[in-house]
Amino acid sequence: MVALARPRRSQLPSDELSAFANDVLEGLRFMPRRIPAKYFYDDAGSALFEKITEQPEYYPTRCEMEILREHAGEIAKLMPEGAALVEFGSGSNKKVRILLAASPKLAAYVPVDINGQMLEEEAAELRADFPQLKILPVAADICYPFDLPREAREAPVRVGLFPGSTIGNFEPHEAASFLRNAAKILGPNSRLIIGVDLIKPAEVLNSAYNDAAGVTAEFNMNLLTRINRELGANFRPECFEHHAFYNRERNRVEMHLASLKRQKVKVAGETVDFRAGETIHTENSYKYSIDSLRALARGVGWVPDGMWTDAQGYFSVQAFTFTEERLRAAE
Ligand code: AVJ
Repeated sequence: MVALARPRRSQLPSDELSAFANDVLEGLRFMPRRIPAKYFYDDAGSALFEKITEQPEYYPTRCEMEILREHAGEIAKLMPEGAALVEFGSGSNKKVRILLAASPKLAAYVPVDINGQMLEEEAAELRADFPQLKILPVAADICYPFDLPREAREAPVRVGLFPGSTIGNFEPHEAASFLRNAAKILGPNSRLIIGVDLIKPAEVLNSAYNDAAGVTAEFNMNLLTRINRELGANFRPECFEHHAFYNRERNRVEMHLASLKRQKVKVAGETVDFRAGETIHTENSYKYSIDSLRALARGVGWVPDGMWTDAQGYFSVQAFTFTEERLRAAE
């Protein structure tokens, strides 16, 4: 049961709050309705995502951890002495810990995340365990350009880390502009290590996004609770249903929230009319082949420089380098 929401103070600073309000209103006016997946990650959503990674059906995190553990030594070779490691969309620190432990000569670690609170908590834990390392968190939306801290800019090499198949949340053309942008942020002679989920049988994908315990459904639904709280809306989550399925033609898992009946919802002063069965598209999770990610990266100047998979071949970690000549050519 959800009380009719009265606008309560948001966790977000006012410019980010209005970006959230604008994106939600614009997405709800669009047909078919949609809301950007990055808004899943308030504190409750970040915690629910961590819980998803523990579900038996959700293989990506376990597979990526296996790859990092198995090949930490080789991956660490991509990070020379004095390098700065920049993690895009850092979230939990459990993956980067494996790489930090294998790269004692790293000068700085820059976690970048949209959830500022989680960022600080995870950074504090790492400072306790890696006292020699400079840990310089940046609270930013990785969809937009941001500045690196001076220590990272002045390091001889910057290595980007983009794990978790977060790149799969972007449309392919957005993924290409992210990769172009990452090259600009990291600067000349940089490297990028990307974790990406691979195309696989639909049954495996469908169960990964429809776990039996219902945690993914709860994660999807939390978006409505967040909108109620932060934007003064009156969504009734019990009147919506979690839909997730693999779209084979487009190599992506889609998540939607389907209205169980005809209903009106007020969002930031606007009324949204839902037909019975009408959906809000809340996430795409694109799956790649090793070659399709390589082609996308190569297209914006990143040269393939290493690739690892788990024993099942479900997930991949791929490395790329960006040379100074290519950076100049791209300007
Ligand atoms: C964090 C974006 C990689 O797409 O698998 C998990 C988010 N959504 N279950 C993914 C998610 C539903 C996850 N990423």
